[in-house]
Amino acid sequence: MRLRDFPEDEVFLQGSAACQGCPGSAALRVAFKALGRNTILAVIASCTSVFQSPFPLSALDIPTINMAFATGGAVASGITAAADRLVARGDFEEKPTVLAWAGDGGTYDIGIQALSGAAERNTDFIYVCYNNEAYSNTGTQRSGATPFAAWTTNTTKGKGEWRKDIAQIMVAHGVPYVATASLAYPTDMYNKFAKAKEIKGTRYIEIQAPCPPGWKFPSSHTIKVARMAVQSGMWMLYEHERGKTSYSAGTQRIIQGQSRRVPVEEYLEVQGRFRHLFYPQKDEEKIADIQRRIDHIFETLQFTHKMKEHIMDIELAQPR
Ligand SMILES: Cc1ncc(C[n+]2csc(CCOP(=O)(O)OP(=O)(O)O)c2C)c(N)n1
Ligand code: SF4
Ligand SMILES: [Mg+2]
Repeated sequence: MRLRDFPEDEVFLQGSAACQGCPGSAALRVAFKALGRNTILAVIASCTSVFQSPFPLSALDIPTINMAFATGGAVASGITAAADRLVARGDFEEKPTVLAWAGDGGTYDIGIQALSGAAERNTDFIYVCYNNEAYSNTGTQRSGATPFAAWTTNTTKGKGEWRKDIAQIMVAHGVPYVATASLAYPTDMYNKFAKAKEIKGTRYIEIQAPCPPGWKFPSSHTIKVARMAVQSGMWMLYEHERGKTSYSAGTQRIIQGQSRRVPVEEYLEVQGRFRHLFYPQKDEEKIADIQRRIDHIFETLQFTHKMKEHIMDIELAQPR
């Protein structure tokens, strides 16, 4: 699928109450291009609740339920059960896709219990976490997704802990499909939603969502920051299905040695939430700490990639 071949139908309408450059609204547009209108959306308390719901500016042109912060997995399970029943009774010709849409606070922290329960039951739904790495709707407090050293209103000197890796927690649940996505790679994101739509059971997609007011960068730079996250290795693009992980788009190109990995410093420097790492004095130690972690991950992946190529070379060289 190429960008110019995306369906023209817009489920996410113009004139929402989102901030300029909002990653959440852009992600919804791409998701619905792939999922289409036969979808029931459950929005978990977050910025999305606020920017898509106020009447008469409702931004979504499909059935939408707004629900409590901790209940994503549970409410989506109820909707899925009801949809199955309606299909069995003949009220629905085709089962709609059930889509739960939550922020990182609603996923990593308060919603993890309901999500884990739904995943363990292999509930037939797609769960999306749009990860803006903070509780943005309530003014940018830290979440379990906030990266090490990032400023938030309650980590004013920078967060002291590393973020948890919830996509890997979902992989550990053994669900049929887990993927990560980025706004800077919309065709990759589209393909992942299109693939998820065709799979039965719990599918988890996490989209990194750079938030201009929360991360403190100009609203015209959302895509640029999203791209730098992938280019620096601070956000990785992959999908995991049938026990196998495959890397995609910008991440795959770095692993295969086709593009250069950008130093994390360049990514951190364009965001005001990391300003204290550069002013009044550069915090070389913390920046090096972050870089070391990323280097370790990519060196391992690049080594594995080279080993696989080497094994393929040996196999090809075998006499027939
Ligand atoms: C039990 C409960 N506690 C607190 C809130 C207030 N609240 C609503 S949205 C939100 C922040 C959500 O953060 P996140 O899930 O990351 O979504 P974002 O706002 O960043 O899009 C909070 C704290 C709530 N609705 N319910
Ligand atoms: S605070 Fe961030 S995520 Fe929330 S509406 Fe504004 S840009 Fe979007
Ligand atoms: Mg958030």
